[in-house]
Amino acid sequence: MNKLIVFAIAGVLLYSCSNSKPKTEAASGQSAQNRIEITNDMENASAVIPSWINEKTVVIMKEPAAHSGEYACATNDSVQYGYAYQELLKNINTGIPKKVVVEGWVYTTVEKPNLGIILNISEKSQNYDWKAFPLNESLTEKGKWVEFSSSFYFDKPLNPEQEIRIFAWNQSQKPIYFDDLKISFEY
Ligand SMILES: [Ca+2]
Repeated sequence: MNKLIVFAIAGVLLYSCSNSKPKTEAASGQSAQNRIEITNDMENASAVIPSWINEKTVVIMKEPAAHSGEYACATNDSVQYGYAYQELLKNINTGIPKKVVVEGWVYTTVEKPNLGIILNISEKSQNYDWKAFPLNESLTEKGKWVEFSSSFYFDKPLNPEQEIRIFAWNQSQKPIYFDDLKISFEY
């Protein structure tokens, strides 16, 4: 009887352990009526996920560990631009987004780094609009993963042929890491 109970407990423990593993989903798109959400945990960046560029910045993390899985984006003094989302507006959804929210996790090795999320709009390779959301004031603690959120609105009229590019720009000259990005387009 006792053996049975031990086996039962072991089974429950095994089951809960296998369930608590961090999910390593590939980048995925999820559409709702007025909202498109795109997530990327960076675990499959080396497979060259459509709409994502600069995958050479995504590396296996040891110290610190990645926020999810094994991989995160590493920027430093020689790699200022992070893993980037790039797509034509017409390929994301019909219509023009009113707002874009970029969220994710960041690990900085320096307090209040000179760091921002950049949203760039171009048309036929010509720059059309450029916006920066600084993260320096919100990153007061170094040496830990911290969740960030940045919001962008458009004051210039956009058209479906234009291309949007979203990425982190690290001008601090120090290592800063990113993981688990989520980009939400609101229409
Ligand atoms: Ca990851």
